[in-house]
Amino acid sequence: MAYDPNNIFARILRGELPCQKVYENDHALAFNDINPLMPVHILVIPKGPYVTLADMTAKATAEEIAGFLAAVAETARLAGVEDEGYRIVGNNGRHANQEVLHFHVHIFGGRQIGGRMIKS
Ligand code: DGP
Repeated sequence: MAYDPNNIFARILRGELPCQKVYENDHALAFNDINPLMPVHILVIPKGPYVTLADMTAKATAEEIAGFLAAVAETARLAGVEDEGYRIVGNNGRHANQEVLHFHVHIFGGRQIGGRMIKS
């Protein structure tokens, strides 16, 4: 699928829409989800124009991928959830109900998460 440069996260990256920034490095931006499902619910997005994880791994440099992954870990540390634990989720494509077509990872934490991985 072609990347839409006017998707919401692209507009946040360009500063056209606001966000509550938690962390940023050269390759990623982390900000609070607009509709939090947990006490901590943060989105981490790569700065490059990638629709899905597969798109990113096909097109991004190793440095970008490493920088993105490091940003996920650093964001969780800054959010204070590293010690007690957290869950990362990346919705990819239709079956996963990916809503925003710019690849992103959700960080969930701040309370005990249910033992079941999937709820329909
Ligand atoms: P999904 O594509 O299904 O993995 O989820 C997209 C998430 O993005 C959803 O939890 C709500 C969040 N979201 C959508 N629009 C905005 C926005 O304008 N700002 C912020 N901070 N989050 C948004």
